[in-house]
Amino acid sequence: MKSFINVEDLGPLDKAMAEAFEIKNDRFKYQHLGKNKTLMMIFFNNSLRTRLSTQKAAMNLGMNVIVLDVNAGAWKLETERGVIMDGDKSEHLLEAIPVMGCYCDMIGVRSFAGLTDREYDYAETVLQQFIKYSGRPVFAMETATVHPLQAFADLITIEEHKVVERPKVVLTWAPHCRALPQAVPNSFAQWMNAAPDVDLVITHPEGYELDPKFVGNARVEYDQKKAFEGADFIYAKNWSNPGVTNPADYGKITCNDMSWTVDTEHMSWTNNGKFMHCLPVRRNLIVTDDVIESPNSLVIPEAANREISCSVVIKRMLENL
Ligand code: AN0
Ligand code: CP
Repeated sequence: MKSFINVEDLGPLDKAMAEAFEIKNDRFKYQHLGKNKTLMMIFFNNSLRTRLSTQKAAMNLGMNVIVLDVNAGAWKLETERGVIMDGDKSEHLLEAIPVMGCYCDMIGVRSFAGLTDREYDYAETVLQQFIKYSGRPVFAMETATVHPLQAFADLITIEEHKVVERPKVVLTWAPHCRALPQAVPNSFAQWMNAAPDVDLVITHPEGYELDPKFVGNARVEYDQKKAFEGADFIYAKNWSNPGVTNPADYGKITCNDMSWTVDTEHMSWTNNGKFMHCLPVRRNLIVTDDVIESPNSLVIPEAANREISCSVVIKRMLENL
């Protein structure tokens, strides 16, 4: 595997899932694969889970790890070509990327959407430059439009906790005080659509339609209560306006309806549904204390599975070096 962005990059999902459970049973089984190999993790944005779980996965596979926080100590990077660089940015990504590639065997990139230029974000401009100029396999650690390591971990978590063969999984928008990217819901929808045994329903206020390429065949239900009825899993997430219905709204907060916050009443509409969120989560905006602390909350097992999803991805890349 040379890059990891979309669910298709993993090949047959059943095989990837089997590999995930194999690694979960013995996370050091492939320890020999990464000997004398170096992973470089590059963060343009903050992280807790991705940083720790990716480093842990790489260590389980015997790799060395270098972490670079671009905004804390590196030269400020220009990302646009053609700019006269007389501002505060000392180095261009087009030199920085091949340089980074010299010091490692594999690269993980976190680079969030800017949320001002939809075309730029949805072209995955920064990630594509890493793929093109680093000479190394590259995986997304949440980029402008996708967060595949999270969605893979979520699928593993659903597989572990489902009590019916084909669970009803509901992706619900919830309110937030800051404009957040669409990467998590995009990838979640993409992965749930690819999973053969998931009945996916997406619910959000009108105007918050996700990009059709991620919605796929999922059912969209604007009535949150109807969507929740009979659900086995509730996956909550805020996202800013994707600009699908109205391009001028891209990246903006056009709804802050607090009736969408997931509380115990919302959960009572479900089929004893489990609560999921990728974290970090702002309590009592997205979800109430009671719901996130309830026995049906899976937020910690989900985070734990990030080590597993990442192990599968790094293993595949090591096997292909
Ligand atoms: C990020 C987001 O919504 O994409 C990261 C989630 C994993 N969240 C925040 O910036 C709070
Ligand atoms: N879920 C997730 O990716 O968390 P971090 O932003 O802390 O890495």
